[in-house]
Amino acid sequence: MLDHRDGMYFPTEDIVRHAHADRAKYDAMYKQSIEDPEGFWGEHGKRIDWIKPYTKVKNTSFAPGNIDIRWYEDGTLNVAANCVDRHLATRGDQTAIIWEPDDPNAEAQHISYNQLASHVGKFANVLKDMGVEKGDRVVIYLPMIPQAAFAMLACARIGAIHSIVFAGFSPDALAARVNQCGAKVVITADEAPRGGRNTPLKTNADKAFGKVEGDVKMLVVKRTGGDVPMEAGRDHWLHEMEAGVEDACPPEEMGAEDPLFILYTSGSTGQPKGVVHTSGGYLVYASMTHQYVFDYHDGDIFWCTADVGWVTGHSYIVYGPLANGATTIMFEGVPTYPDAGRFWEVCDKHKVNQFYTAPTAIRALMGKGPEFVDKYDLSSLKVLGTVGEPINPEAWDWYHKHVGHQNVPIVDTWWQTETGGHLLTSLPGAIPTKPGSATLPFFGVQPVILEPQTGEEITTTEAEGVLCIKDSWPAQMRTVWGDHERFEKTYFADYKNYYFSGDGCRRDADGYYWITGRVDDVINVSGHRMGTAEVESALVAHEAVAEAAVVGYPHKIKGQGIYAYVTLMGGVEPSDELRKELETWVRSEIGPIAKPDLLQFAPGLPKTRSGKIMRRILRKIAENDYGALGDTSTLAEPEVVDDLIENRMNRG
Ligand code: 6R9
Repeated sequence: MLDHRDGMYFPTEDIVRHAHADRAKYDAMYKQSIEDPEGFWGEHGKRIDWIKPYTKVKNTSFAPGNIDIRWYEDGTLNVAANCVDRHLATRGDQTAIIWEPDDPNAEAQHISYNQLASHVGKFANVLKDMGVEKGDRVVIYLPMIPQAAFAMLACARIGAIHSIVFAGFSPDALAARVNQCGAKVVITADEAPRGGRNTPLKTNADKAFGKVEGDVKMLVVKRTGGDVPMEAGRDHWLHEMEAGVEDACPPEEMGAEDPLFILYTSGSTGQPKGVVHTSGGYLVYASMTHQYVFDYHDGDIFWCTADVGWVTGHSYIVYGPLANGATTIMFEGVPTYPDAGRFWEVCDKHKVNQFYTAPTAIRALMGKGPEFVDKYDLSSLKVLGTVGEPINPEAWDWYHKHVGHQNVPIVDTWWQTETGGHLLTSLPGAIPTKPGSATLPFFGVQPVILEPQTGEEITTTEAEGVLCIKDSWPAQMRTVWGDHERFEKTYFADYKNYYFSGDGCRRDADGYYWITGRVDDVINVSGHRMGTAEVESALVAHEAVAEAAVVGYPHKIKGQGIYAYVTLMGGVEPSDELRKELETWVRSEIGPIAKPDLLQFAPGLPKTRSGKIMRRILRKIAENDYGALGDTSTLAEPEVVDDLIENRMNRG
């Protein structure tokens, strides 16, 4: 049992003894990483294989007008060779990927490193046959099937840049991303089974292609065998393309700073931005965090329940684990199908050692009762992890008691699409935890808390403000695809010489960090980022809508829900049908995760005399906390607020 005192949970002696790092080692390594980043990262960069070793380690600038981030810049490598080839001599027959299908009665697949090598090589040769060359972009729109990992690694092998679009995104969202990155090929599947239902992925992709510009090809994986039309000349079946193709495909020699992938993520303004990650620093950091944060040891079975459509799936299903020669689980299904015991059934069945999921999933399962978890043997678990949003104490306790049986350290990992890997996190054998805190920085990470208005660094141990990072770490994003200015504007303009995370944060007397949530107009719905501006622009694209304002509100399962205020065009009457229609509209414009949970028709929105929507008021009403609206004297029409309160949708 973990020792619990003074609000902290301490690892047992046994855990400490077996861990890659105990407290003394963490302290020493952290100190070196800050005092001598060149020496530290020069040394740890060697954990991966380089074709041409680097001589320069760090060359980074956060200076206004010159945001320039390079790590290991003169080294060359191939990321796929690091994730596959270099393990073949020592662990060719070891399982690299365990694929657990949606249907619990279908058999799991165990794919060895040898088999992975041949799948990736073939896939890479197919892409080449389709005309994909080094530097070209490939969009991956796939469910959680092994081919998603093969496709990522095949791109990496030939130096193509992949951009995964989550399979839950709509045709319009897919088309926008394909166009924005100028992809040559889109990889999809006939259908995507999830929770017992099939999503018509190929049909979605076909719809998207109505808006896709240029000569783009489609490569289709047969998953269900469902009947899908193929357009001659444009669409190709993977299995047909692979027939007769060689397994061997020599890895392309890539510069450390050549892009590995683009991943679109929501921001507070405008359209999603293409976060660019490069090869060398990213892989070093993904593999190192995977090893230390999850205390991964050879032979362990690692399971991250994320989807490869999110950054968590990139770094901790594919790149980190495979670079470390791990066995990683890919799960096609959902936590509640066929029932709320699925996660634990899979943990039991595959003897999972490290389990990594999101608070929203824990809350959803917690609500179904302990009987779904208590009947499984979870004694193989050594480390539990959470990511995506702050974890509330009830969910933490439940995870600790029912999943970890009070024996298993929980690592709460704070990071972002932009950071490539964990920045704030505990380490199982080194850093005692406090439920709800992401604890301390990983090696090389210098968090600072700034006073939001002045941008002054708060240097006292106890502090509250906005979370920034003082200096670069190897997996930091390098730019926004095609828009370096936007990169600088988004992350380096508000607070000069720092990377601005967009999160609020508190540091307690022990120096522990507590994330308090986004300080910008980004909502965190079930651990997924949604820009309020994105949902608003989807709403106003509907002919009945004059204006829309979207805010987040506390939601029991999702963490935050989406609350939309909509004013209608003159002559259009509000109705339940219209409300449904608008919800469906947003689903089809962006995807199911963007559907407003609550939608209120409003005669007007509270605005200042200069026409600025007062979101603070909208947030309060959405939270059902309208008693304390604060100063409303600057409103142009104070009476609209009364109507908003009277017809508020959240009365919980
Ligand atoms: C990895 C990932 C990033 C945003 C981030 C923050 C929130 C992530 C968290 C957390 C509290 C944690 N977030 N991990 N908040 N505690 N352990 O989630 O990336 O989708 O880009 O979201 O998620 O608000 O800024 P991404």
